[in-house]
Amino acid sequence: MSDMTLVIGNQNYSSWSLRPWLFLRHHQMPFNCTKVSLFSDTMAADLKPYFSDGKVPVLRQGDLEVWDSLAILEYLAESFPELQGWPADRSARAVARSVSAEMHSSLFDLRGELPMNCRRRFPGFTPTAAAHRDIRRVQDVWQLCRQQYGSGGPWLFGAFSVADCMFSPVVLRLISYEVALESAAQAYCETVYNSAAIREWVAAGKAEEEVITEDEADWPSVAI
Ligand SMILES: N[C@@H](CCC(=O)N[C@@H](CS)C(=O)NCC(=O)O)C(=O)O
Repeated sequence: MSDMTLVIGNQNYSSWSLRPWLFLRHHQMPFNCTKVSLFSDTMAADLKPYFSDGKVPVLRQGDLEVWDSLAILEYLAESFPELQGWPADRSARAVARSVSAEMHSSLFDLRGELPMNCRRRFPGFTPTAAAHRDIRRVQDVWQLCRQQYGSGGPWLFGAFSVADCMFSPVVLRLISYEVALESAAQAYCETVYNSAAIREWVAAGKAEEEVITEDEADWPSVAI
């Protein structure tokens, strides 16, 4: 039995929760997972034991609570150095941290217009110019990572890293909204989407029945 508990939200919608969950699951690390139904009647009570200001994800280990997806990933990378959460090379690591921080603090139009929704597809979806710019930026970021640092494997920095966890919700968004991508970005999306842990996450999201109206894009969609 693990002493780590990760508190997550609905797997269909909770993009922030996916990030640390993916790191642990991809590496087949033992952990307990507690799921909270976001914006439900029980959410406030479910999250009351935690200091995280009513938000998920939260990681608890013994008396320690770590909140915020990127902070949790940093903690996991430090706790399990053998998993090489960040690239070993200092320059690659600096760039991996840059793109992860950018994902965390920017790309608001992409995030706002294309909310993560694992169980639906949005045929013909047309992003606004602002979201389109974010999609362009994501592809440029991925191209830089893959071209300069990715020769050792199919992930952004070759081997699987925190940066892949940070961008995994974007991959799910681009797939759900059927965004046309350059071939390198498309190949990267396929790497992420076909990975065992992501398949497991998507299957769990599809099995959920809660509908969060505010997280449903205003565009006709079909179930997958
Ligand atoms: N910056 C935080 C954001 C966490 C966050 O906003 N989580 C959403 C779920 S995906 C949440 O808990 N929302 C509930 C609320 O805002 O009341 C992180 O990276 O963990």
